Amino acid sequence: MEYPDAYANYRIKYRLMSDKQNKYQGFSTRAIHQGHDPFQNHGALNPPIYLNSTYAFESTDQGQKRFLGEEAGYVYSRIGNPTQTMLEKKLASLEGGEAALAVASGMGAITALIWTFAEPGDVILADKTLYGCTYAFFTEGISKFGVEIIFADFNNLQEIKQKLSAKTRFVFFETPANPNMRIIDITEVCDLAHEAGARVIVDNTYCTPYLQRPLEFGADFIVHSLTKYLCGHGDVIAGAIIGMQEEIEKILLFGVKDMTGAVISPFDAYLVARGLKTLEIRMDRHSSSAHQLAKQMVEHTAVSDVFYPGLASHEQHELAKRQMSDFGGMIAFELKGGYEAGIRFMDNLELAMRAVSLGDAETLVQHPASMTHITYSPEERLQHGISEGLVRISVGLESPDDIIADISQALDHCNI
Ligand code: 4LM
Repeated sequence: MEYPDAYANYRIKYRLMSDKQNKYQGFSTRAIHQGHDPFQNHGALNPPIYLNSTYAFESTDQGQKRFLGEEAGYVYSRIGNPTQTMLEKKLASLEGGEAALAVASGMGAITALIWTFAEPGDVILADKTLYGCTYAFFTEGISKFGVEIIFADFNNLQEIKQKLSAKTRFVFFETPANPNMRIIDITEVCDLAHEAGARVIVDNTYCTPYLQRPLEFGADFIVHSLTKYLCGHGDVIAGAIIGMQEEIEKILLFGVKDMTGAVISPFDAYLVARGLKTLEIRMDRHSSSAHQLAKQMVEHTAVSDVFYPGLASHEQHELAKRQMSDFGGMIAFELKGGYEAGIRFMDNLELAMRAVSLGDAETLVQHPASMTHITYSPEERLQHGISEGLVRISVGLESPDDIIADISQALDHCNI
């Protein structure tokens, strides 16, 4: 792949600074210990938050060497900060990538990546179901600059094959897809994309690396909204990109430094790293509560369909079993009573919160037709696999019986 020259201005190498590798390989051990050595920090178990925008050089010579990449070290916090580096080392390790770049939001991750590499005449081939703002960036944003966006049903490999061409620079999808929980075969899509010379970006926000590691199935880049499960406490907006070191550095030195400025704050980097310490146990609880809830919901007379990859009735259940280690905390379901039932369900919730976003301790419920996708026409919603009675639940960490009781009583109001 040819890269533009913009990042040749700076060759800063801050992320090559030495890191004591952890000899323990367990997921949670790495989530807790990777990237921070207490004994380099006065024995402090929690990493310091470096609240500085700039860094002093001992001499002009040192400053020159830093800018030329001849000496590793920090220069300015739009290009890196030690608290950010600590988080990036954890994220790279957990996803199994060479390097990670933590940024200001999930959208910051997606836009910085695409702005770095896409050029007029390129095509991005994307799955038909995408988070709304990703869809908006593709169709209203980057497409204004000569990049063509083509959508396909990524459950249909033949359709992907037909729509790939020598112009396809990126293939982009989420799995499970937001909001309708379609599961995409990562290996199959990567094989087809690579045959055509395209690079694959997987948005792994719904799963986190605890449940699914797309790089192991052949993906080239992972993007995350760290806002969600990886932080886990609803107190941060942040994002990340994971991939090969050389490309991650290019995204830093162009997509972030010059094109978006989507820099994560050191405090937010600290909070996400703190959240990672409990990621495994949180995801276990989210998954088991969601599985129990999904099984109960199938029985309810107001519900026509429950989309949870752990249910044998899910169309891609077997695929989900192959590429996910558990089925996660997200459920989508369809109410027989359509839009009106969706509103009734939402308004009768007592414990669960009516809110967008996902992955928090609180159970969050949203109705795409009246919230995130209200600006689409009903026809557009259908095209993107979002019906009027579709409701999404991010199953929280409350006592599972209480979650089930609240959802069940709200459903009792929907037998229209
Ligand atoms: C939501 N989602 O669904 P930031 N990728 C995926 C997402 O779900 C999101 C982003 C990226 C929701 C937000 C309101 C799969 C966001 C974007 O919000 O920019 O961190 O992530 O409710």
